[in-house]
Amino acid sequence: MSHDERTFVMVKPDGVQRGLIGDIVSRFEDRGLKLVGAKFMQIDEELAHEHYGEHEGKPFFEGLVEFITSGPVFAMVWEGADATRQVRKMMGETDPADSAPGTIRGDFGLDLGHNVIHGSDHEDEGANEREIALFFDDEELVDWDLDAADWVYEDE
Ligand code: D4T
Repeated sequence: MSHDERTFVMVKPDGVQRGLIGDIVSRFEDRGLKLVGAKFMQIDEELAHEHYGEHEGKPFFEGLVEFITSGPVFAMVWEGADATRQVRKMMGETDPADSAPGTIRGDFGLDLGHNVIHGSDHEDEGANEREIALFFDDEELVDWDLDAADWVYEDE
């Protein structure tokens, strides 16, 4: 399996306000994933509509846009083997109340509308590439060698 799959991940405004950026970054580092891009930023209405376009028209859409634009977010790109699916597993279920302890939402959240983190959907083909392109320019992503990869992967 290739070790260079990239996925988009974002600490949402509730996670930022609650001081969870460091904890969340640590979890992905500890897992052996490689950070290739990061940006502390404010999402505007236009980007929110683009990012959550698939939910336009749903009853929770306006609240979702209001929430995601309500304060800064921490956007990241993580790279590794099966990165998109592995990050989703680490995040837990969409609703923190259904998320197992040990997952990010299961450890840090209680409410569906404030579920701390976003990660590209591994079942939505190409979502990771689409979302990375929406939030990052190519030159904002860094190619580098993670020395620890020799120990994370048997066949690096
Ligand atoms: P995101 O996209 O935020 O990582 O969440 P998921 O991929 O796990 O789930 P999603 O796209 O179905 O939902 C997007 C976002 O909307 C909020 N939401 C969702 C909500 O407030 N009420 C709802 O009924 C649903 C389904 C939570 C996550």
